[in-house]
Amino acid sequence: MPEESIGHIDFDELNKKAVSQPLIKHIYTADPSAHVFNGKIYIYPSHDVDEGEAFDDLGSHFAMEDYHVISMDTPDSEAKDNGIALHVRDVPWAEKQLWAPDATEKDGRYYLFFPAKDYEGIFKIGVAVSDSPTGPFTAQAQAIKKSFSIDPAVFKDETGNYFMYFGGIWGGQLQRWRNGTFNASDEESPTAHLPKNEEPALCGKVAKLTTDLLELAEDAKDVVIVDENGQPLLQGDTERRFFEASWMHTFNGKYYFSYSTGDTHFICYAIADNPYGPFTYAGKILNPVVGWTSHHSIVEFNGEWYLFYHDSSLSQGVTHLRSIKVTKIQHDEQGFIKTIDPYIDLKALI
Ligand code: FUB
Repeated sequence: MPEESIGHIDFDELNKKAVSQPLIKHIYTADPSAHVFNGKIYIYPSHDVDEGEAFDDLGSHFAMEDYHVISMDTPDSEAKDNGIALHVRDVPWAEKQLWAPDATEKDGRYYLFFPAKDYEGIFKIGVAVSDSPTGPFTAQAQAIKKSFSIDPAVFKDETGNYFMYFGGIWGGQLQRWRNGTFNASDEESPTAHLPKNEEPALCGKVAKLTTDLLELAEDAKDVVIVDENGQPLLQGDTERRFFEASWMHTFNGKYYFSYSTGDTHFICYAIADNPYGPFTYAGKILNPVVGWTSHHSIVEFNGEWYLFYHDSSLSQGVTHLRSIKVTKIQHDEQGFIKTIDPYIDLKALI
């Protein structure tokens, strides 16, 4: 739920009503990208810190500097912090704001994909490589060519192709790339450069990766989400349109693209027959959590499906101090995901 509506909540009571508890409490973590490598769960989250930056709609208060990889033997076991996997000072092209990362594996090597602002204040996406899923990772000297915006999510299809989904509006700068180059106008409002409410919504992006996973093999394409009539969702359809936090998983041969609606705080999803779409809107996966942002991943472990997500309950609602969590997800007979309420009987607390 948005932060502005929770000022009078008793957080001790709220935490008792939460469907899950923070996986780790000694540091703040967010944006959990979970994967199963060699039978074990590895989570690649943002590492939230308070650098004293003021809250603004461009996300300046998300001033993260490094990544820690969290591992778990099973979704119920203790989560282990494996220490610093990559620090911004070791990324030659990046100045600040290490936002939501993801990772993948190929031929026994591990690739960490991450967004950061370069020295001109422009978000790009970088890649760093390790022989271990927990790092330390060595960053490439330059950002991925033709990359832009934030929130990379890397998906391997059954034929061995790797795709990167990415993008985020407002502070994620996606709206500044509408003409193929960065719109450097002075207009700093998060909603400047966006389509009008009655126009098709700005889309997340997808591009196949090169076989060495270090570059894009093609120009990024739009991840178009259409409604039940086959019409693209509109920018003003804020409870359904894409904002940030792309994720891709497959279920029963279909491609499920999930994402955050940002300023309306839902995790939603849409389904297609192929990794490029178009995707048909299918519903909500997660109702709003405590804190402004919502960001997730979906992974199968031992035949069960899990949603990794975050909220700001441990920090008592501080937007940029979040904690990663996990809960089970269920599909119905048609393959639709049942919407999760992150807190049981929340209305009784408000
Ligand atoms: O963690 C910083 C940003 O907040 C992420 O990149 C977004 O997805 C949102 O969770």
